[in-house]
Amino acid sequence: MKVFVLGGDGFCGWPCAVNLADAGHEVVIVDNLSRRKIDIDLGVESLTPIATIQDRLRAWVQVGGQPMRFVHLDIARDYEILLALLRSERPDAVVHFAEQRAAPYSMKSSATKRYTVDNNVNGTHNLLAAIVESGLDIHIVHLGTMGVYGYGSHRGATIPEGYLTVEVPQSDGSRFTEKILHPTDPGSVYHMTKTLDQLLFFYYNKNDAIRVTDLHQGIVWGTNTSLTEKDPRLTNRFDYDGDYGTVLNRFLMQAAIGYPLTVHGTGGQTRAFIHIRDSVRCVQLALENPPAAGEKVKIFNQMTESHQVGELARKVADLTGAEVNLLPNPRKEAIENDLIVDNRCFIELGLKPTTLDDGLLTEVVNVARRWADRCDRSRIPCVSAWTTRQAEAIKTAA
Ligand code: NAD
Ligand code: USQ
Repeated sequence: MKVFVLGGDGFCGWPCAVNLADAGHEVVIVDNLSRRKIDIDLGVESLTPIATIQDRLRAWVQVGGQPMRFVHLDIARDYEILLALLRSERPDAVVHFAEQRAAPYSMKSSATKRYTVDNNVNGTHNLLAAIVESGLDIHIVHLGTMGVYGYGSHRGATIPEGYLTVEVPQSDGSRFTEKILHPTDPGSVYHMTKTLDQLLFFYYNKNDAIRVTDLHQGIVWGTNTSLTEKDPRLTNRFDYDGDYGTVLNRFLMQAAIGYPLTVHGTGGQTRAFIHIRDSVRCVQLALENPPAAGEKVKIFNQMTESHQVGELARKVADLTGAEVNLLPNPRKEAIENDLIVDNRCFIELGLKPTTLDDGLLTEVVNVARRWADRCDRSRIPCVSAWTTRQAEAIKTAA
């Protein structure tokens, strides 16, 4: 099928695009390269050296891959061009990765809060409005987040795949049951934009019967897939800085350079994880198993295991001998939370997860140690604070 990969130059999007091309799909990458520009603005670089998008595409063909095309386009701003592109190319599906995805970056200042909301909400809405205006039947596969459910207490309940069955008491004492979108509880401005995306999908699916699969993805770890390992110019990005680095990849890189692992608070926060190889596989499964015409938004929990942050740090420390450092938490988040997640949809579609136990050491040796000399240690601390209270606590501890 013909697939647009919006945000196909990013960390999750690039390996997904090459995987879809490898599976025989016709891939068009659409990206405004804003992520590369944010690196320049912040003065940081991916730990792994990444080639330009043009070099990536050339290298992909040189290793025998089916050619992919690239369109430089801002989906949040260039509505008319996006619409014209949909009309001329008539894709069967669009995989939508094109959002500002870092919670700490979204909390840095009022400017980054506003940018994150403008970019993410407009981008998703433009895509939906353009599909309706084009009159085409295009399946959207969107990368959402587990964070829409929130990380407060779920009182031991299992988080369902998007919809919760509730009982509503009536004034006459009777009750009826209903399936509703699971209530949202975002933990940052970034996560809030994903809860808004969810509502946009709900509405356009109800009003215009747009077919949508929303993947509530956990924290992605790892770097490469077997395809991005084929040539150094295909290498995926590895973010380690305080804004864009995510917790497990940061711990792996910190262990590789002998930097004490930066656990926020007590480390009691529980989060969901998935390896990049599984993330790529899940997107393909979602794409190849679309909702039927008229079906409501399909929601999958795209994660394979849950761990407490402190427990992860101890695991990495046991493997590598790294020290663990408990730091004041720059985020306003629960000290501890439970997280039991239903992820049956992907397992039933045949996903065979890469577990932490299979992959951690390989990642430390092959990626983090290999590129350790590219790390700027001064960019490791997380300095974006959720409120002035957290900002003061970080300053006092520094
Ligand atoms: P990323 O920042 O590496 O990639 C996003 C890509 O989208 C970048 O190449 C960027 O240039 C592009 N982009 C952003 N705004 C755009 C716009 N307006 N028009 C065109 N292109 C635009 O992020 P990622 O880690 O690859 O995440 C991709 C998606 O997956 C995001 O929506 C994110 O919320 C979701 N996700 C990521 C993770 C994770 O751990 N990385 C976990 C769960 C969900
Ligand atoms: N944390 C540490 N030490 C660090 C970095 C983070 O203890 O050095 C803690 C944070 O305080 C938080 C947890 O680790 O409690 C996760 O932080 P993270 O930066 O790894 O992940 P998060 O901000 O939630 O965002 C990432 C992606 C985002 C995606 C989300 C999935 O950047 O795009 O949506 O993971 S989820 O967490 O399931 O919502």
